[in-house]
Amino acid sequence: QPIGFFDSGVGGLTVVKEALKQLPNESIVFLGDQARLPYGPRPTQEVAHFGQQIAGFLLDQNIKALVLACNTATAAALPILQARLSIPVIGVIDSGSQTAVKVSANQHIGVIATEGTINSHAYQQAISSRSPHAKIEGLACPEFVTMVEAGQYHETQAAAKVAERLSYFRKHPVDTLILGCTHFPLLRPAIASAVGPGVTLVDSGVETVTVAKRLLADKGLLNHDQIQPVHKFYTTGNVANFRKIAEDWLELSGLDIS
Ligand code: DGN
Repeated sequence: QPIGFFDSGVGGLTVVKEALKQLPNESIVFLGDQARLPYGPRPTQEVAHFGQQIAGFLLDQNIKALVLACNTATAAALPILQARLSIPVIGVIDSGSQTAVKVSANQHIGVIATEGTINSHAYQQAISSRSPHAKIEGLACPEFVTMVEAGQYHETQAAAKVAERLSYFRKHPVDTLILGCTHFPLLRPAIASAVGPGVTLVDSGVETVTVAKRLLADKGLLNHDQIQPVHKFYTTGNVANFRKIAEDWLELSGLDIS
């Protein structure tokens, strides 16, 4: 049985990339809802509705666990999906917050994400519950999602725009910055240059796979035998566009995409 992942677009592939590394024996089915991207500016209830629809589609593919590889969907739909589905449902926000609190020297933690995630205060709550005196700076960067979806994520193309947006942190310094949107790890080199070496970057997607692996192991749901895993990708948008970014980012060719 595969593990299901979804995002509004190609961002969730940053979580899949980590899953291919940490969970090499697992089959994966991924859906990128590019036709309805971006999720960031949409009302919470609408994103929650999309999440339930996509969960239904992935359940029909016989998944044994569901990873919400999207922060906006996690903020909007995690509790609903956890209550309604009988399989484990894992979101990206809690894992990233936990790691940020652990690695931050001064508990001055920044979060960059979509406007939906920032306005939900989900990171603020998850961090404060673990570190009540943490100082949290949230900054919405919706234009980063547009750049990634347009394939403009290599450092040379992205550096200037990313630096301009993240100049915010010069006036609001942090020692740790959470990449609170799964699209953002594609911009990691540009983000790292913009904030400088004194700021530790936390990739919430990477942390999520670590948490998911532990959870699935505890539940006896991991594959230990070397059967050939199957990796299947769906997009509600344009397959050729999705393939271009997916194969570049995952460094794989001939992906099964429909
Ligand atoms: N990748 C999604 C996230 O992590 O929030 C959001 C992208 C979007 O739909 N704007």
